[in-house]
Amino acid sequence: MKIIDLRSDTVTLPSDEMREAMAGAELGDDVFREDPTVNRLQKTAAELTGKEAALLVSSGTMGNLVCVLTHCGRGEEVILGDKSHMFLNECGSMATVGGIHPHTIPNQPDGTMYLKDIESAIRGDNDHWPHTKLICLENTHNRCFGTPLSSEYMASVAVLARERGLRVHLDGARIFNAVVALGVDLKEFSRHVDSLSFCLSKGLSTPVGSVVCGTRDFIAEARRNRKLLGGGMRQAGIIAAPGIIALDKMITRLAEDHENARRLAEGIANISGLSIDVSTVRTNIIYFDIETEHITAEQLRNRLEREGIKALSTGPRRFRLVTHYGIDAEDIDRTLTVLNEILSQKG
Ligand code: TLP
Repeated sequence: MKIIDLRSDTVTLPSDEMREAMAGAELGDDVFREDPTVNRLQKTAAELTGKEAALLVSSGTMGNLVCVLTHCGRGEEVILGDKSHMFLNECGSMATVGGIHPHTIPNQPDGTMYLKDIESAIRGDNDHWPHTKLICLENTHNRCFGTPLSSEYMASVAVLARERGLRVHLDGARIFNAVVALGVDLKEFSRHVDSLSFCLSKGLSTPVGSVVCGTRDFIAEARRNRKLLGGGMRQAGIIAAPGIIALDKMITRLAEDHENARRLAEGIANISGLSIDVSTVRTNIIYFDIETEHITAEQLRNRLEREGIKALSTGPRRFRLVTHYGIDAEDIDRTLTVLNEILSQKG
């Protein structure tokens, strides 16, 4: 029985072509900047984002932290959404490692923060207050239904930031899902931010790695911060090689993941006992709730698991499902059949 793993797009496995590229990658010591494959990936990433330079890091979490450490010093403040991954799921790293203060404001259901909320969170000059330095955005927004933020919205945040002398960082772990969902060039997003980090190891299916992009000076300092975090890697071309293939071949196919997510959501909408707002489904992430009292999230997760379907419960009655390279339309139909069977057995 094929295991249908819908917990995350982080579970994706590399393609055969990626494995071959890893085996054959030309390597060197990247701490000496001598790994040609890493250099090639970084150059490609800089070109794609329209930034001057790029840096391979081991994860999205490291990429975000490296950027925050590069933008801010101890006692300075970052404005970010209360549902952002950087606030909720990165071990409070900016505070624990950097002595940097996170100032959260509400994320709206579409992943945006109101400009008026950002504006009123920006500190004035007062002995009691930390200095505001940075605004962080997340696109697509994981907790907010995988919604892609429009480039127009990002532009409006950039204008505000510039007016107030602040920088903008983008947690673009899934920025390519936004590129595909909105049909806009990556540069339309990246031009509004001072730094961005994107993941190779989610929908793009490489085993490891994220890339940070920014100006040449920013990346030079980010490199030092990566080293400080223990993230200087040696023959990292092994990791970079599948990344090059990912950027070349894995972006446009994300549309398939979005179609599968929609198919799954529409099916769930027809299952009595489950509820979902199909209009929130824009990319590869869906959230649904259990409405019936007959089953808890834990029971549903266990029953699905027995049928070879892995799902992530994110609350006592809530689930998140993510489609990806390892999931096809048949897997979606099987998941819907199993969900239907479980929900129709009362008690
Ligand atoms: N997200 C993971 C979990 O940590 C929740 C997932 O399964 O979705 N930014 C965003 C928006 C993310 O969703 C994630 C990972 C990261 C950063 C961190 O990336 P990694 O896992 O590479 O450190």
